Amino acid sequence: MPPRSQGDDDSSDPQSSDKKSSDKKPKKRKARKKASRKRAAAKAAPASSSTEVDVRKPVVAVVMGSDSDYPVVAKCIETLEEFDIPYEARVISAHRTPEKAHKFASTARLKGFRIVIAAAGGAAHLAGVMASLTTLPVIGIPILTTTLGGADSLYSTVQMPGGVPVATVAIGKAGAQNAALLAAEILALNDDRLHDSLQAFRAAMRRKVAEKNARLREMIADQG
Ligand code: C2R
Repeated sequence: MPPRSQGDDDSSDPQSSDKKSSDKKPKKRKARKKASRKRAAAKAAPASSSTEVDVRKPVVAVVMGSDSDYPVVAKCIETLEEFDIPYEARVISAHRTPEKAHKFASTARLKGFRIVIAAAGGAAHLAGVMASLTTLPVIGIPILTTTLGGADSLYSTVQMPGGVPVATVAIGKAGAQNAALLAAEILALNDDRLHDSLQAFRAAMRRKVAEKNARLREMIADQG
């Protein structure tokens, strides 16, 4: 799938999505997850590798401070794809490209985005800067760092001053997944099909836990 930009001048960084199928039942999820990972990887690849055409407007903007954040952000993208949510992903840095960050955040709503997800590590001001320039809900993903274990990213994302909220999720991949799920939950307020998909996702999770429980109990019984 070719990268898509929203009229932005930088065509090198965005990785955008347009999702296809409609029916997102949990039984089919495993197979879809695999395909979804492939699609995410394909989007990270050069645009020339695909001829697929994007037709839907992205409603979630996924921004990251650097491409080095992508291994974590991929989990977010994979989850958005799992729920068939059109998104646009790109590298923007509040520190390194402040003008671009300003332009992107201040025009995001007009472009049709409904939620901004911002991932950054270290002195992670990206989510806060996005939130300062838009009234769209902003979800921050703190990236794990080698020096301080992501505590730096977490604190700088979560400790916003009153008046400018950033909904901060957990450090790393769990947070990346939850950022997408939280976005899905917000969008599901006005989307019954998405709501059904979220219910199905929860049901599948419950089944998985029940299976794990059964396996564990069997193992303990075998040992005893
Ligand atoms: P490099 O790997 O490019 O050196 O980036 C990125 O999110 C990344 O985790 C190292 C880390 O710097 C972070 N970064 C920020 C911001 N821009 C980049 N925290 C920002 O504007 O907040």
